[in-house]
This record gives sequence, structure tokens and C-alpha cells, in this order.
Amino acid sequence: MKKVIFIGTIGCGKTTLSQAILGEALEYRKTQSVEVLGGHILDTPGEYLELGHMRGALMITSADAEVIALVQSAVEDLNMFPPCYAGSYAKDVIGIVSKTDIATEEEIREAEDKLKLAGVEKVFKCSSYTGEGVDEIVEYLKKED
Ligand SMILES: Nc1nc2c(ncn2[C@@H]2O[C@H](COP(=O)(O)OP(=O)(O)OP(=O)(O)O)[C@@H](O)[C@H]2O)c(=O)[nH]1
Ligand SMILES: [Mg+2]
Repeated sequence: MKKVIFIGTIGCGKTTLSQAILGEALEYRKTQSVEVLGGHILDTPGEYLELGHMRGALMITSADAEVIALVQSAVEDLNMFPPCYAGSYAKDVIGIVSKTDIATEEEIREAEDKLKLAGVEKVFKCSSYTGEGVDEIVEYLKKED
């Protein structure tokens, strides 16, 4: 499976999605620093995106990943991804809308728009709670170029 790095705001669901992808029990654990989960997922703390001065750390950490995944919660208005942010990574950048189980269609569309403005190539929509959309992400990560 390709190495992926999850980038998104505090509480957008990166760690929970990592657990869902790895087939682990979903349990809340605040991410304090960059963690490697299951050998191929780089999970980052939301602070790295939200605090401007930590963004450089995301760039450096992403050097180890083959796929950059920008995660946007469908139930959060905040958009922390600058326009064309994806272009600053010279890699595959995908978007993931999380928490679709508690969002309206419109909220999901708005989250998708935020990711598209950030310049992602492809958007996945998922819920770690129901598992909806998680397999598609796994398939993408398994696919060889
Ligand atoms: N309803 C719903 N809640 C979710 C989903 N994914 C995560 N959550 C909840 O959102 C909260 C934050 O999830 P985390 O996975 O810890 O978020 P994170 O992005 O890792 O946050 P940081 O580690 O602080 O950067 C937790 O209470 C989760 O249970 C989901 O798909 N649906
Ligand atoms: Mg986390």
C-alpha cells in the first residue's frame, strides 16, 4: 500500500480514519506529534495545519509519503487550505471529505468545493463511523501507477 500523509484541521477525523482504514477499533486519541500508523499512514496533528509556523513541518514530513491526503470535515465551516495549496506538494494530492454520516448533502458539497479550491485531483467522501467510502480510499492507496 502507498504511504499516505493525512493533513487537516484539529478534530477533522484523521486519526479515526486511520483506524478505520487499518480495521482497528475506533477510539479517540489526540494526535500530539507525527505518528506512523500501520506502517504506511503518516498521521499529523491538526495544529500543524492550523498554526502557520508549523506548516513547514508538514512539507518536510510529507517527503516520506507517496500520496498527500487533505482531509476536510463536512461539518466544519473553517477552511484552512489556501487556494492551490495542493500545488505546493510535487506529489499526488487527493481530497477526503470526512464525517459524511452527520452532514447534509449541501455540507458535503461545500467541503468538496473547499478541497477543489485547494487544487486536489480527486475527492473521496467517507465516514469512519459507518465505513462508507473507506474502501474506495484503500483501493486507491493499493493501486500501482
Ligand atoms: N460522526 C463522526 N464523527 C467522527 C468521524 N471521524 C471522527 N469523528 C469524531 O471526531 C472527533 C475527532 O476525531 P479525530 O480522528 O481524533 O480527529 P483528528 O483529525 O485526528 O484530530 P487531531 O489529532 O486533533 O488533529 C472524535 O470525537 C471522533 O470520534 C466520522 O466519520 N463521523
Ligand atoms: Mg489525530
